[in-house]
Amino acid sequence: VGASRQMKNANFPLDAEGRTFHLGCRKGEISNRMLSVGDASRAQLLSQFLKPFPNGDPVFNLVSSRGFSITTGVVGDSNTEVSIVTTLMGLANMDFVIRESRAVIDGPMAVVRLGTCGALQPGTLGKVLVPSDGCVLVHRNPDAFTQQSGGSANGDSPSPYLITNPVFPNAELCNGLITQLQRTLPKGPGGIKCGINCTTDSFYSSQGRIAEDFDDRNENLIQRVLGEIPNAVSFEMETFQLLHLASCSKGTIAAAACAIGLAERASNEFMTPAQLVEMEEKAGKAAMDALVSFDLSSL
Ligand code: R1P
Ligand code: URA
Repeated sequence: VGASRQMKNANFPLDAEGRTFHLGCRKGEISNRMLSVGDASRAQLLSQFLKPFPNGDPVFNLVSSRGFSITTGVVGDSNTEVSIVTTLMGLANMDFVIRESRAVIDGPMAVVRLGTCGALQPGTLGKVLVPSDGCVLVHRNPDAFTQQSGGSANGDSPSPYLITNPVFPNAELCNGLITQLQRTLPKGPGGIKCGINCTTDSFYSSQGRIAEDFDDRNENLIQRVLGEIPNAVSFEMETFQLLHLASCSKGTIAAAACAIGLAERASNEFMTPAQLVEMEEKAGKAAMDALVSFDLSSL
C-alpha cells in the first residue's frame, strides 16, 4: 500500500478507500484474532499455518509503505481466521498497530505477541518467557541527564531510569497461551518460564548494555531491575504498550504475550539461527492455537 495517498481527517487519518495512515489496512483485511510478531521473516515462517478461506479466496497479504505487513487466512482445519501482523520494533510501532487495527475491526479483539527477548534469569536461554505476572516499562529519564536537573530539595539526584508499575495480560488468553506452549514445546532445556517482562525504550541503554559512545549511567541497571523485580524474566521492547492499550481499550481487546529468550544477559550467550527458527515455529503455532481457542464473546 503506497505512501502518496490523499488522507482525510487529521484527527484519525483514513484514505479514500478507508485505509489507515501507517498500517495501510481497511475493514475486512485484518482478523479479530491477531498474532503480532517483530519481523518479516517470522511472519513469513508462520504464514505456513494459514490456509485459504473456505470460499476459495487465497490467503490475504498486504505490506504498507511503512513496512508493516498483514497476512490473513484460516488456521488449519479450524475455519477460524487469524492475521499475522509484523509489528516492527518499539512502543510507537505497537501503538500504530493496535490503534489502527482497532479502527478497522468490528467487535472484540484478541492479540498475542510472539517476540524475542533478552533472558534475565540464568539458564533461560532459548526458553519461551511468558509475562503471566505482568509487564513493567523501564525507560530512560532524560531529565536526569540535563544540566538543570541538579537534584531535588532533599539532595537526591533524579534516577536515570524509571520503572513503572506493572500492567497485566488477559488471564484467560494468557492461560490458553501457556497451555498451548506446554503442549507444543519440547520438554527439557526448551520449555517455558513465567514471570514479569520488562519492556524498554532502547535495546541498548535501558536494557543495561554498556556503551562507550554515550553517557548512559546504566552500569547497575540490570542489578537494580532484578533487585526490585526478582521474578523479572525478560527485556524486550513492545509488550508493555500492547498490554497497556488493551487495558485502556474499554474492554474490547484481550492481550497476552511471550518471547523467546534469544540472548542470555548473565552468560552473554546467543541462540543459533537454527535454534531460533525451531522455537519460532513451535511457539508461533502455539500462539495461533491459543488465539483460535479464545472465546471472544467473553469480552
Ligand atoms: C530488538 O532486537 C527487537 O527484538 C525484540 C524486541 O522487542 C525488539 O523489537 O522482539 P522482536 O524479535 O519481536 O522484534
Ligand atoms: N530483544 C531485545 O529487546 N533484547 C535482547 O537482548 C534480545 C532480543
